[in-house]
Amino acid sequence: MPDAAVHVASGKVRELYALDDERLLLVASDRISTFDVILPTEIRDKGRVLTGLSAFWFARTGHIVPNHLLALREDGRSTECRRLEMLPVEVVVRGYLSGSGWKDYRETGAVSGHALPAGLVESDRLPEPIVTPATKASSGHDENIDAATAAALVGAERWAEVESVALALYAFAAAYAEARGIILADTKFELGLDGAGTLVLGDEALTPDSSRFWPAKGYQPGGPQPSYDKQFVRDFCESLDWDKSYPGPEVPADVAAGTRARYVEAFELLTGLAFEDYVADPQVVLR
Ligand code: Q0T
Repeated sequence: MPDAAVHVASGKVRELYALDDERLLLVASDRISTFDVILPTEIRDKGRVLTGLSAFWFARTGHIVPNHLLALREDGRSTECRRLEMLPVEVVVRGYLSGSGWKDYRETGAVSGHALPAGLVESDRLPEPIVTPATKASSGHDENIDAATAAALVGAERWAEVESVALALYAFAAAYAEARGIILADTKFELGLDGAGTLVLGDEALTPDSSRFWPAKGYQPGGPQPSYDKQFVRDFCESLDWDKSYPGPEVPADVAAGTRARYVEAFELLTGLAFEDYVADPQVVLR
């Protein structure tokens, strides 16, 4: 990080610095969270995988919506980006019924105001992708809201634009991933406005941390699907009698190595690039 960078925010696994009035530096660590707890064991290169994948998608979706990416740094984990006025809404697109979407459907037959056919099972593909907005609640947990609430937060016209952009991004990435053997079950976008009031995609996008990636091979609706990247860690944690509160357990070296291999595999399958080529020169994802 440059000497003049001022720390402005911490996420669970990322740090945000101000470079100047117009630019931020987003730095992705190798920390991993499971069951909402940051584990004491890092997954080597995880931050590079997420940074590289996000930049890969930014470089390929500019025809759908402009994004905040300005440059990738040599360390492969730091993204220089335009400073935006972020919208106070997280935009989740779901193509499959999982997580809180499945829970809401089971309880009410609907997800975020979208009435769905009866008889769907967990992990089913939806008739068509839906947008399910959320806000960051004071608890730190995301809270699902309906489209009317989202429209009230950002304005009806802006919300319509956000929904259409989010659905187009999902359709593009899901088709791309499906052709490479990965199901993009759902994904979360964060968007903002630039100084001219133009809608811009920010944050990280279409990474395993912001999305559910499932291996297409073995996909079987009717229960939860193994997560592409975190399943080893989750299975290990479930094998303990840990109550999912802090501090989380140290992860054994073989579980950490297997997890790293899955992150790297997701990167390589999706980008078609060798991860070691990315580490040698992060700019490869931008070409
Ligand atoms: C943001 C203005 O990344 C975040 O916190 C973890 C460190 C969330 N966050 C993002 C912003 C961005 C981005 N990305 C941007 N381009 N402009 N703010 C603020 N918080």
